[in-house]
Amino acid sequence: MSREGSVPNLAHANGRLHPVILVLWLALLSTFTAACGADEFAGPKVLPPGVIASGYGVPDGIAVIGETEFLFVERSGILHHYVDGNVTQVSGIPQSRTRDVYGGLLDVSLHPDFQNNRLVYIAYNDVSANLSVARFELRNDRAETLQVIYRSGGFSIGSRIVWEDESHFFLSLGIGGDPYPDPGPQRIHSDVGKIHRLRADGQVPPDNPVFPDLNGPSSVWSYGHRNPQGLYYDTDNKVLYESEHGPLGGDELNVIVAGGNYGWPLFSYGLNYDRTPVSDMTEEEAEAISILPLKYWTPNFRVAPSGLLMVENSPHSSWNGSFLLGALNPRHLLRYDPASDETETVLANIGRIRDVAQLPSGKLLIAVDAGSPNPSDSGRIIQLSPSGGLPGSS
Ligand SMILES: [Ca+2]
Repeated sequence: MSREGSVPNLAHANGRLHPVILVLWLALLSTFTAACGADEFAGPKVLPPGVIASGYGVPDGIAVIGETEFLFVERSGILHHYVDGNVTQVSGIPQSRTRDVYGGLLDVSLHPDFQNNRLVYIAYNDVSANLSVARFELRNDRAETLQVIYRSGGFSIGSRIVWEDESHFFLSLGIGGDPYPDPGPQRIHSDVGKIHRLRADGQVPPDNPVFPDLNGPSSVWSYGHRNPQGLYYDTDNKVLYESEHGPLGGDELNVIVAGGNYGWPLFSYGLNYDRTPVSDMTEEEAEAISILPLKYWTPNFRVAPSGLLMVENSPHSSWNGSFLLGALNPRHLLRYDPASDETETVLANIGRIRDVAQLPSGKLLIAVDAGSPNPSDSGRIIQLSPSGGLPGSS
């Protein structure tokens, strides 16, 4: 039977297109047209200045492989691989779960020896809504020899993985989205509101702190965190930095030490969303029982900090040692200089920035949400000069 002969037999009834086939065919055609978009037929797509990848929802974490190669996650659960302008999807990663606007696939990080072992780590809320870490070897855009190496007991609306050395990484885990003081961060037995330190295989390092009531070390490295969405490890000076969301104001940049209590929700420089105080504890009282931030921003300057980067070895040398913060609230790229205690707006109203990364040349990448700053904007990756400028700007 010829192919030509078989199709009319299936599709036609009495010489006319069968109504069911017609409906299916029209549905397929509209899906195909929507997937291709008008741009497919209108020639090469012209991207706005600096945009090197677009068409996404909420791109969250970026992991730089080389000057023109990086991985980035989309919160909906997709891991993308960018190489020289082409973007492909990595297959074989675990399914992740979103809850309301939160969750899903949150961060991607390369093992420090990635060039040899190809190991990639991802942080995601699993199908049971527990923040988990999986690792795998990246081979031909496939996740191979995948293992889930850590599974927490809680959902987190943000998470970051950074490396201390080849054998240890830090993982941030926040509260699950409840805006009012959740006692979890002060409970050592709860995984939420913590920074965890794990071995590269996900096991608890024997030299982690031992907290009262526990028989031995746990994964908890520090506690009393609210919503830590920025983590940076300064390998030269061996210092871990963290940025976290306060409630209404009170966003913080912290220096993290082993066993430290960072105060939430016993004390905050911010207010509850209904403008009531988080607690009646004074700053002096808080300092006696917890570690106060290196920097906090008042309710008049809301940051809602996401990705955190300390600028190092940049050709824009006056920035070295200062922090770039992606901001969700004012939709700016901000720079905080601890030497002068000044917060500068590097790029205004660019959109809700989820992550900031530095390329080997010192150029910067930022991941920006769909729908910001304009409702029609798609989620995108923008490349900036080492001083944070868009192409064509001075
Ligand atoms: Ca704090």
